[in-house]
Amino acid sequence: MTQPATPPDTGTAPLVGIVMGSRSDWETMQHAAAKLEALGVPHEVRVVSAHRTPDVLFSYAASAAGRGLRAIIAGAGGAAHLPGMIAAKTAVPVLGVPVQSKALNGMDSLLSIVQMPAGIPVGTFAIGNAGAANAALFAAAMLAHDHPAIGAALDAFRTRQTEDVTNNDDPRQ
Ligand code: RP5
Repeated sequence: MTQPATPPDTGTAPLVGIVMGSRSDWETMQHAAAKLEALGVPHEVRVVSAHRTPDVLFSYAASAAGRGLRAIIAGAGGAAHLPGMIAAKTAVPVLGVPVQSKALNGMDSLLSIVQMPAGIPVGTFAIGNAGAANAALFAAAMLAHDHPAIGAALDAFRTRQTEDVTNNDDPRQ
């Protein structure tokens, strides 16, 4: 297996915000943070709850563009209002990650996030870890044009991923 590349230096001001409705979502959302870290994307991580800390949600969303955020990855489970509510308060693109809930395995989270009425979009990803990872990769792709080092890191990641498959293509070994 090939070694991961050294992340490029893209500065320190966060370009991506990762928010989640509860600390319990970190088990899922850490996969978004890990991908951004590996690609050298400056990011911040916060717990912001739509129903427990609505005022924090409003100020986070309202300040996002001015603080330089170019994408917000929002993960929540159950009646997952967080991504849609953040999207309602900022023009910064919101990438929603449905966290796998105990009661309904994340179908509730998925439908709550994906079924936005026309007018306020939320880009919605797969339930759970894959969705968190892909939201980060998508955010990196959004940034790649203006931040060539991030684009190069993303290209290198995809090349390594391809090589990992082609160099290990016999499943018996
Ligand atoms: C949502 O409720 C959170 O996003 C989390 O997925 C779910 C459960 O939260 P906790 O009860 O674990 O804090 O708001």
